[in-house]
Amino acid sequence: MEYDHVREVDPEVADALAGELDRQRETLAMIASENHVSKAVLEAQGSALTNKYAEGYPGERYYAGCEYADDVEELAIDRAKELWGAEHVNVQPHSGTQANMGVYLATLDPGDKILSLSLTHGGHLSHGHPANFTGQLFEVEQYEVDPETGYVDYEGLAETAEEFEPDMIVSGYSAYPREVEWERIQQVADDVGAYHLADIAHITGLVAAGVHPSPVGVADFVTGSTHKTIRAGRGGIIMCGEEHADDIDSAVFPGGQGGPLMHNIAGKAVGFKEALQPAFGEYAQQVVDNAEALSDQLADHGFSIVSGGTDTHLVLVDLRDSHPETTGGDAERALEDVGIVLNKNTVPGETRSPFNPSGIRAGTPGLTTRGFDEAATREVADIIARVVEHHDDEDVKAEAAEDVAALCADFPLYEE
Ligand code: DSN
Repeated sequence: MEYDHVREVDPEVADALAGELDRQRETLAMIASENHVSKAVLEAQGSALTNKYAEGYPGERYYAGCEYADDVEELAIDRAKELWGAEHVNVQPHSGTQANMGVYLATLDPGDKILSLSLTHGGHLSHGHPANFTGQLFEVEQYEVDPETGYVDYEGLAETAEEFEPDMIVSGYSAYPREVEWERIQQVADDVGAYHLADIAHITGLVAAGVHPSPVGVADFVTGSTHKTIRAGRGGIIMCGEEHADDIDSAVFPGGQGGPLMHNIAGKAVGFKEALQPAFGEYAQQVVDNAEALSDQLADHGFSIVSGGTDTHLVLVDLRDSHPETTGGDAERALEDVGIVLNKNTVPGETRSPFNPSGIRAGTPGLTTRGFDEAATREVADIIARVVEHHDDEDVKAEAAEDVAALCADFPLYEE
């Protein structure tokens, strides 16, 4: 990956691309939504399919010359069906948010009602935040996690649903470390006559590998992104029963998008093939085992872990008990200085602002792709603890940076 052709045309962009590659190699990606795709997926995404317009669906395109686009999209769809067991799959959404938009367009009218988890409790912008089109087009009510346990307050959700009478209940989250009880939420949706959209963006890989229960066949609609734990080409996906297939397909195109990003769909197809291999099941289990090791080790260092642990790929740390003077922003910046890249995050019962909240969110998909096991992940937890505790101490940070560099060398990424 020398970027020779780019360098010849545009050295500035070549420098940025090479810089980003080195950044990924020399730091630990612990943003829970990030991962490192294979060179095969990178190559597919960088292919000549980026040049092709293919509005429509395989066999029914609006332009000529789509035979290879059809092959790629059919492969992506077939593999997704096998991975998640869905009756109908649309692989064209450009992102997880576009996938959610496809479902809303297929099922709701402006002014209809959405009930979703609040963003500060682990939800997502595209589930009804006022700054997002969902908050602007629809009437939104939110449920929360129980402030004591950190688990979704299923009873509160049911009570709110009865009062609010939503048209759509959204489950599936961005900063929630526990297994989701899909059937329980579906029951609430059935009771109030609402659709249920399960957004598994973060846990697509865990669900495909069977290390998290699946909402496919339970919820009316399942959406996801394809580049997080599933580690395929970048973008979104929608899954549903055959009865919703036509509505979903027309909502994605021509409803909400134009030409599909065929190079990304090629990346999805290749990543899905990789995820169908037995090694992917081992990877997904290791992601969860590493997250548990991270959580336990941070707890041993005195950190307060939201919900007391994790069942997934991520850990949410509330800094207020252990480090009342340290914000999530302080921790994020100090950790970035030493090469650990994670994000500040709101926590349930947040008392600061979303721009400088009280928590940090850390995920293990990227580390696990590099080959980290529990022992190596516990070493990372030790470094995180040291750096957060002494986030203003340059000597501590210099030593931590050396430890991170050693781990990156021990678990190399994108070797030539
Ligand atoms: N940006 C993603 C995340 O970090 O959770 C969600 O879109």
